[in-house]
Amino acid sequence: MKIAFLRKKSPFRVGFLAGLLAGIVASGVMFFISVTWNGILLPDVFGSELTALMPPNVFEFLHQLIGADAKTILFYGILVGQCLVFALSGAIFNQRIKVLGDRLRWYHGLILAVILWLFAGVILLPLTNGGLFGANLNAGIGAGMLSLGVVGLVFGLLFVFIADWRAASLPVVSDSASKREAVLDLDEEEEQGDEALSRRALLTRGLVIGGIVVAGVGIWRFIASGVSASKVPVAKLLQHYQSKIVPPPTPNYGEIQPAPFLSPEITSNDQFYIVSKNLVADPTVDGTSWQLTVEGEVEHAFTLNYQELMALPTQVQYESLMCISNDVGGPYMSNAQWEGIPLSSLLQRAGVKTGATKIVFHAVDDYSDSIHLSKALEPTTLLAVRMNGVTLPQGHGFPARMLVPGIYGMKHCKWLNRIEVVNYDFQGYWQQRGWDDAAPVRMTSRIDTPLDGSNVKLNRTTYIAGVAFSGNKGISEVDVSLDSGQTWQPAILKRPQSDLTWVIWEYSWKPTSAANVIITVRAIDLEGNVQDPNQAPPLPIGSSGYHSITAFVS
Ligand SMILES: Nc1nc2c(c(=O)[nH]1)N[C@H]1C(S)=C(S)[C@@H](COP(=O)(O)O)O[C@H]1N2
Ligand SMILES: [Mo]
Repeated sequence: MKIAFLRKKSPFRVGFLAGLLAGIVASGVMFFISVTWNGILLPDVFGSELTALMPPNVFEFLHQLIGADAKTILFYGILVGQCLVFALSGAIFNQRIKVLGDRLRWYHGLILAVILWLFAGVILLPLTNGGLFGANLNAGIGAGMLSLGVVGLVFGLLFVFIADWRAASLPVVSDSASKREAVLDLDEEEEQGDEALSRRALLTRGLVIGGIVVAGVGIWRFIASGVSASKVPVAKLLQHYQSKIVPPPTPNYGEIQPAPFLSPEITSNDQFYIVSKNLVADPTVDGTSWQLTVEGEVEHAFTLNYQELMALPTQVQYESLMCISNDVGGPYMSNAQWEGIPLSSLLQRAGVKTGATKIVFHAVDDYSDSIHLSKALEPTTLLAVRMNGVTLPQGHGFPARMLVPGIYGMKHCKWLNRIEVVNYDFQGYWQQRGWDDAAPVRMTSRIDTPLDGSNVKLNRTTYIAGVAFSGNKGISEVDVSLDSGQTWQPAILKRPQSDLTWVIWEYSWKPTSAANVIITVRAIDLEGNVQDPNQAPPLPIGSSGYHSITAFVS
């Protein structure tokens, strides 16, 4: 009995437990400050340092093994480690104080806070290249000192509080036999109420501890949601706050240096991606017998042959296309100069009846899709007949294909032969198979160079470059991150031919330390909308998330 009590009340154990509890809360506070304000998140700093120090093949192996979850797992692992460090520091500190024969008081918490604060700011952060109190990090030295100070204080004071409470609710270490006896019967001790705590004090402490547990659970759930997806309102709110920048950034146009593998601004016709539903062969249309009919809810249906179509006034338009099934960073995105006839001119000639709502495109390969009348009347909705200065190639829809800027490639119907005006909600080929009907392009950005997994020279300039595309909303800024999205630097943009095309961006980078670096890119459109960071697969509305690659600096 006595031995059991002695084990339970050992200062090391009490300190460890109090340190663990206070450490969990303090870690939660650390996380909260870093996402709401600008504090330092130590597990993140250690995580990126750890991945940078790993040999490339080990890192690549882990990446392949645990895939996209590698980062999250690493973060949690280090977070648990941090809580254990808090617990251990509490245990050792408590033992020292007890050896000195003292009872824990609030100023002991202050001392512990200062010790840990100095340890993190003067030893740990400089050792992990963060600089004194994180001077080299995005947060900077001021925010670093302040945020770590708050975390230290929360930990130190909470630690003393919990340790004291533990010591009070458990038998007190004492050599006096009489005291030990009193302690063995807590009820009696309380009723006597002299040297031990009163019932009221115990109740108050119990309530405070209960409150801490509830807050701890809340903070933990906040952490869990913030790190993985964002299902909790707080994280959602933050996301929303960061999803639009008002006013939008002013584009940083400049010279782009040639870099290997960087997409040319205009994709040549033979390099332009090709997607169609046709498994075996796309149609080859004979221009001499081909006809285009405009019919349905119109006053005067009419038919044109190829010569008649080509005689109509055309306009030139630079526009990029992206397939809705393209993954973030994927290849199904290209840019061309097109020449075509505004759809509105054909609809005007046919005379759209009142009550009509949609325009349906039918193609030679039995493909169909539709757009709303308002979209059809936009001046940039064209029937393209030429591509990059030549007759529309067969693979891209000869004799005529639709251009519907701002909407995925799906609605850019190729091998068009019938335009039907309807007054009901037509669903096209892909819509019948679960894909979105509105299908607005979701902003995306891609790193073309350096290639994923390639080696980069130390102390030499490497051009990180690629494309960013928002459909018809233009691009105001592209940002590059070299620390998995903790900090972002703006890239230089090549002034685009129109707001309907992708934008070539470039960031010149001179790595000064050998490391494995994760490079991430994101874009902002001309309205200030920030690219959606949430990872989603293409089905049903198009993919989202940020494109990342790894470069090995040596
Ligand atoms: N007639 C027809 N048009 C079509 C398709 C098709 O299968 N048949 N595929 C669509 C899809 S899904 C895309 S992404 C674009 C691709 O155009 P591209 O091959 O010229 O790049 O064409 C669209 N137009
Ligand atoms: Mo597509």
